[in-house]
Amino acid sequence: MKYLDALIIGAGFSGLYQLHCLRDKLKLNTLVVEEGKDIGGTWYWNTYPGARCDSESFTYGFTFSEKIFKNWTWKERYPKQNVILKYLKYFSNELKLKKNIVFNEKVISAKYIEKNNLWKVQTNNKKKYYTKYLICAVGSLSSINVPKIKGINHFKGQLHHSGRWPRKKINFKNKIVGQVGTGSTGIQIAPEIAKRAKKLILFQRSPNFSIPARNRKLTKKNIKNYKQNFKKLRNFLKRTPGGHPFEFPKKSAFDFNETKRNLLYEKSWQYGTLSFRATFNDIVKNIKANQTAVNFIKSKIYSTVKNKKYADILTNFDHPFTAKRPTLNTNYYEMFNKKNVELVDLKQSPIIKITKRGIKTNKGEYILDKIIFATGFDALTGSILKLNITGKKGINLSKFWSKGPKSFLGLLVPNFPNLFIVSGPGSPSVLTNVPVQIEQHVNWITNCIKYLEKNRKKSIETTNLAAKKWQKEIMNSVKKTLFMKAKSSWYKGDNIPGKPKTFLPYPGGMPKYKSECIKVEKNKYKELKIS
Ligand code: NA7
Repeated sequence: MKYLDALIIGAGFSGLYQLHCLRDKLKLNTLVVEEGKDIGGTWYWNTYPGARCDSESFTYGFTFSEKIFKNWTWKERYPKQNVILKYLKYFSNELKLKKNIVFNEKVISAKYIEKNNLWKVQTNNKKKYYTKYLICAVGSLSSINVPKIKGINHFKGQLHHSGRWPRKKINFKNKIVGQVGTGSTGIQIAPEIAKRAKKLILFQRSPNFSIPARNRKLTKKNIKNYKQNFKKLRNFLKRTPGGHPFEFPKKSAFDFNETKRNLLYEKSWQYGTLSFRATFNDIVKNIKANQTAVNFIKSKIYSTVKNKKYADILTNFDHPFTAKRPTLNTNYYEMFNKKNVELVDLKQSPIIKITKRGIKTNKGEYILDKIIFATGFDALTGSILKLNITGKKGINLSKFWSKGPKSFLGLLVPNFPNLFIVSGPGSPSVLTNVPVQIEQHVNWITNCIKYLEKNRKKSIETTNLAAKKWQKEIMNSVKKTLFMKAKSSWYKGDNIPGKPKTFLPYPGGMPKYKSECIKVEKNKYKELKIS
């Protein structure tokens, strides 16, 4: 049994920075409990071939310390999974974080003990911790979604999910591989497998929009430039809606005739990055402007993919561009010109079951050596609810969120005193370049705890009213976007059967969100219950 001031669950970006803030700035007795064997969170688990971040490397890290920022050098435009892990190890070594982290311990329950104002946290290896503050830093995309397809346990070959990729290298040589899922992950894995396997059969349910990443090595000049402009870059990232290094222009898609508009799209297409959506100011909010982007992307797919049937399947979009997470790719569309790649349209021929030998759709059985599920996550709420958290009066979080997550700013939950969530539902989280949002969240939590400690307060809790108002703000903000026009998306919880359907992240942009957070801090948390 161990008594702590603060216990943080998860040793990814958020857990590591939160540990530094609470231990080193507030001098609290703090411990991180991590399920994995090492630090990294999302980047510890997602080791699949082609795993790479979609944010530009020099923006994908911490900016609170100029020294830490400048002593690390990103060498490619987008960082690979193992490079991000190296970065986090560098970060952890600089701040000597590992000594306050326990690994291979999975939190199985957390219960608030009212009379002692303590959280009792239990782990799978029977350890018990008591802590005043409990911080969930478990990541938004950590709880994997393995679809419940009939016969899944009968398959005799190897079956893997991208989010729990085995440490041991998988041999694809001379193998026939079936891949289910064509989101950000699937679009990264497929071209890598197509390079190595005898055959790749890609099972697509819905097509996704994908922009060429145009990854490249950073030149010495690029590196010098981003380091020299550290302060400017930091301020810029904090000013933009998504924490990315681009702004939306003033011009609408309709300020130009079709020829000029397509020239501008072409320029963005050649440039790469997630900034394609900011070619014009109205792509993400006006359906007609959005359609011009859709038409451009379709024309690119048709001019790349030689097999007309495949091009039709890849362009049969059921949502506006950006209504689901837009993806970046390296040779994804080009891959369909390879002889060893086959595309199966699950809209036309859905999967009936998984057999001993492979995948059976209503058009026949595909014999496979391996199946890869790139089928995503129980996003935002999944990893938090798995912790089995019980608050005041025995209220269980799963039950309290049974109709969808209720929180204030995504940070605090009614009935759960001194429980903080980093980048959870109700915060901009997955709609941003996540480390930028994490830094803002962790700073807010740290300041809040500092206030409580300085004023000798026992606990902080949000009211139901404040949480309700925040939920309303989320729903009002989403109306100004095209997100709800996606028939099915994990932003709305559609990908998990039985999950409540509600828009999960905060869609109003980082600057607005941050100003709300600052307001609460400046008001000395008056709208919250402090005792
Ligand atoms: P996503 O974006 O949720 O993509 C999952 C993919 O798997 C998507 O193409 C789904 O099709 C497909 N899927 C899910 N379940 C099934 C079943 N049962 N049958 C067939 N196809 C299925 O997850 P990712 O891992 O790619 O990306 C998640 C985030 O991680 C990403 O945004 C980055 O931030 C990092 P659907 O579109 O639902 O028809």
